[in-house]
Amino acid sequence: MSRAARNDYDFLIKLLLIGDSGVGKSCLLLRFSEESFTPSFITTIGIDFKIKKIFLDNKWVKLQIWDTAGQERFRTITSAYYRGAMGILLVYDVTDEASFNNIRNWMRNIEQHASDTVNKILVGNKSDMADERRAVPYARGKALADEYGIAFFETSAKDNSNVEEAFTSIARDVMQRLQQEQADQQAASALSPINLTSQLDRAKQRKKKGCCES
Ligand SMILES: Nc1nc2c(ncn2[C@@H]2O[C@H](COP(=O)(O)OP(=O)(O)OP(=O)(O)O)[C@@H](O)[C@H]2O)c(=O)[nH]1
Ligand SMILES: [Mg+2]
Repeated sequence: MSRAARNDYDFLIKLLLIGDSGVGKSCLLLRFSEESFTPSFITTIGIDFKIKKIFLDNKWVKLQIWDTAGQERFRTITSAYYRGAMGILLVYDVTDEASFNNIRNWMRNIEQHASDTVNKILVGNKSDMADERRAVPYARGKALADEYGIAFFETSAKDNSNVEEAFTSIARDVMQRLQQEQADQQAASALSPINLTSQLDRAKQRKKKGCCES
């Protein structure tokens, strides 16, 4: 039985949402996983997660998306979830400059707690808000993402703008990295001493045979 048939998916990808309280992490996840939105604010207590299966570049991908509480008092619990993450969405609110300035602190948390190879993406949420409410222009978000060498999306969980694009982008980055790692591993095992020895043995056998047959 193929892996896909057995597990019903080709890749399991674990994503993590981080950022200040109130930027809209839970709403982004709710929009992506259940296509809904609620204007009321129910702050996340500790940690929560949702599963969504997507078909991406001809593969079935099971996304396990962890939604963390932005509030400081949950920091110990939430930082324990960084280690298992394969991709991290750093979220700020385009109407809240402090949440944007804090992205550097969230980055430091990633450096401290996450794996070195983790993929990252910067997300400026609430792009639906009127221009006069906006505190962080698109160009500032883009410049910060460029500095970190990561992708950037402005999203709206309310208007369903760019939400799928942002999740798909980070999932694709992770999937491409996993595929590359698999390919590297296969190449390395082909060159491993055991394989090389058996290849040498086979070559010797062939040579021997050749000498006796002639
Ligand atoms: N206008 C607008 N409001 C949004 C958007 N996304 C979230 N909100 C509102 O922002 C508030 C906070 O959203 P949450 O998703 O609960 O924020 P959070 O980042 O999960 O907060 P914590 O769980 O405390 O870390 C809620 O009142 C939402 O309705 C958006 O795209 N546009
Ligand atoms: Mg939340």
